[in-house]
Amino acid sequence: MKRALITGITGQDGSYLAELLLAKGYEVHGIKRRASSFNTQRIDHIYQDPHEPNPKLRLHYGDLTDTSNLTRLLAEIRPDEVYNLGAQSHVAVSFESPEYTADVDAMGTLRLLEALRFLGMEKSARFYQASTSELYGLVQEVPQTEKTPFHPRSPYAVAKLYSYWITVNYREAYGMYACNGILFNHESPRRGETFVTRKITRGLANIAQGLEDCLHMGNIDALRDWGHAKDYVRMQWLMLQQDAPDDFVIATGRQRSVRDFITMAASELGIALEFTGHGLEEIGTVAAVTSDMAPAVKPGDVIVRIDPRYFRPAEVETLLGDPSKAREVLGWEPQITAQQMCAEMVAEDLHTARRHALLKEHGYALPVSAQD
Ligand code: NDP
Ligand code: GDR
Repeated sequence: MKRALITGITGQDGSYLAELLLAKGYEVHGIKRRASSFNTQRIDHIYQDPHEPNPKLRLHYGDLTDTSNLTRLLAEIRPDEVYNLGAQSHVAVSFESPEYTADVDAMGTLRLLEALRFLGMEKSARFYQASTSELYGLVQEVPQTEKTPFHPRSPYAVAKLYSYWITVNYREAYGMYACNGILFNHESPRRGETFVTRKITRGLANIAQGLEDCLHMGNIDALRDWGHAKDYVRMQWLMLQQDAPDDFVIATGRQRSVRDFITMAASELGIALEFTGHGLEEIGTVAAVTSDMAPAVKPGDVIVRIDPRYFRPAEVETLLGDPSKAREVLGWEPQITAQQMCAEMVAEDLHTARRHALLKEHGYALPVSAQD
């Protein structure tokens, strides 16, 4: 039986990857951070009571900023495969907390690699690094491949650039089986609520049910290549099953704007949206409502506005990946389209919004999230 260690197991990808590895018969170990409230919602459904004999999923407290903790965990677990998914993963937040982002997203990777080497596991453990299309930043070539030069545009991307190269360096210097997955944006109903797709599906579902009035957005001209997280974690595993380590772009090869994603999500709710105006004055107005999923919305309502607070100091305007190498070498194809993914996200967020609307109707106060 293979043993895997996942950093970031409580995040979107960590939860799907843990499911995948458990289904393949792995013993899965995950690092979770200590928090003042529960932070394991995404993996509660696969949680196994540690009092049971031989649990296949085990969680350990830890942090990528804590060298001794990481070294001890690696020494105790002695994993065959390490998936480094843990990160301060929000690009906009990285401008607010650049030093912390560098500590986790750059130094955290070095800490893991160096601990593996220090413990003499550099030849026995395989290492996956969660690299990102954000490395391309100010793009030099369309579409982006494994050979496209990098130009990172945020403290997050600069930190991830370090991790990309230190992973390559440990492969070249010490013969480690270490790989970078250069993953383009991937989403799901488990996506963090402050990333743009989830903010849109959740916000529109709330608006449809009368829980919110308007979606306040940043740069809706931004173009992204969006895939489904389930498809992308399959690829993370595949990368560690080859004869030799390598780096791969994972993308769908199709691009849409944030504005298009809003329109697509709205139409899943039976709302036809019309965008008018330019720049900060652009608005999204309801042109028609064609279903009973959005009882709180009527034609003429303005439900999308632009708020400069969501603009970034430096923006990545356009990303489009070329996954040919992954297709040819690993036989990987994404199976879920952006439209199917959007429909799945809207359906789950609508389900939650309906529950909240029912509670509100019966006089129960709604929890108001402090996050945006
Ligand atoms: P999430 O933000 O959903 O998850 C990040 C995970 O990292 C969470 O489990 C989080 O814990 C954990 N984490 C954060 N800080 C630390 C720390 N200091 N020590 C240990 N763990 C920490 O990200 P995704 O699942 O979407 O992404 C997974 C990885 O892939 C990330 O590295 C991300 O940068 C990268 N990536 C993601 C892409 C995407 O489109 N999703 C595309 C390309 C790369 P907690 O739950 O406690 O916050
Ligand atoms: P990104 O994802 O920065 O690409 O990083 P995000 O969903 O945050 O933004 C995508 C694009 O949408 C624009 N945008 C907004 N973004 C957010 N979050 N909120 C808004 O209100 C909003 N309005 C417009 C952004 O400016 C951007 O252009 C994600 C993360 O998962 C990274 O960890 C990962 O490395 C990359 O994807 C690939």
